[in-house]
Amino acid sequence: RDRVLGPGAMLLAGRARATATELVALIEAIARSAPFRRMSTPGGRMMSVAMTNCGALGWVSDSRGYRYMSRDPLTDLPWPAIPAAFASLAGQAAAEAGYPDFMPDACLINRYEPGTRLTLHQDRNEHDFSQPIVSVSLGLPARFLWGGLARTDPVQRIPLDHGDIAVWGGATRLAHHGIHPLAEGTNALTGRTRLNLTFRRAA
Ligand code: MD3
Ligand code: FE
Repeated sequence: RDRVLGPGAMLLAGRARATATELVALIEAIARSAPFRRMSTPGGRMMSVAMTNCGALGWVSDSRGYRYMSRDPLTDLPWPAIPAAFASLAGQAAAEAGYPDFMPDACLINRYEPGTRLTLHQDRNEHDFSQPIVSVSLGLPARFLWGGLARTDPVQRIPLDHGDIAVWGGATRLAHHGIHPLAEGTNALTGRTRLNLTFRRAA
């Protein structure tokens, strides 16, 4: 099921399955020091996705805007470090997709339950759009919405299943994308939950 999704983008199907148990345990450990929380958009809406981060920089949203911060605003502590198992998985996936020098400094961790959605958006708070984003999906399956550079471009629906890794670079790096409201279900490892890691070079 590996396939090229578009110019610079590749799906590595099931590539995180072998390490999924360890990845979920590491996410749980991160969340003990940097808890999952629902953030507010600059427009004052509460996001339905619960988020936390690891790495030198973490993505945050509040009434002042979207940005990367070196400390967790909830605790004022630095974000937990990116675990070695995360870094090697992301590095291998990026290299397979043609980005041999990917050195992420930020990892956003998203948590979904049935009904949770992520509306169509672009990831453009990073400095260098020549660097890809690597995403790892764990737990319940999702329908990924993948559009174009313009918000009104047609949208494709791509299933993202437990263990799937996708690398988004090149001409797809600034594509609009989102997640359709999660369907009800149970996963053996995560229960009624989907977890998504996105590795980024923010600075
Ligand atoms: C395509 N996360 O955290 S991952 C995000 O499943 C985000 O939680 C989604 O969008 C999730 O910003 C989707 C796949 C993904 C991530 C970043 C992309 C696809 C992308 C950036 C550009 C194009
Ligand atoms: Fe995104």
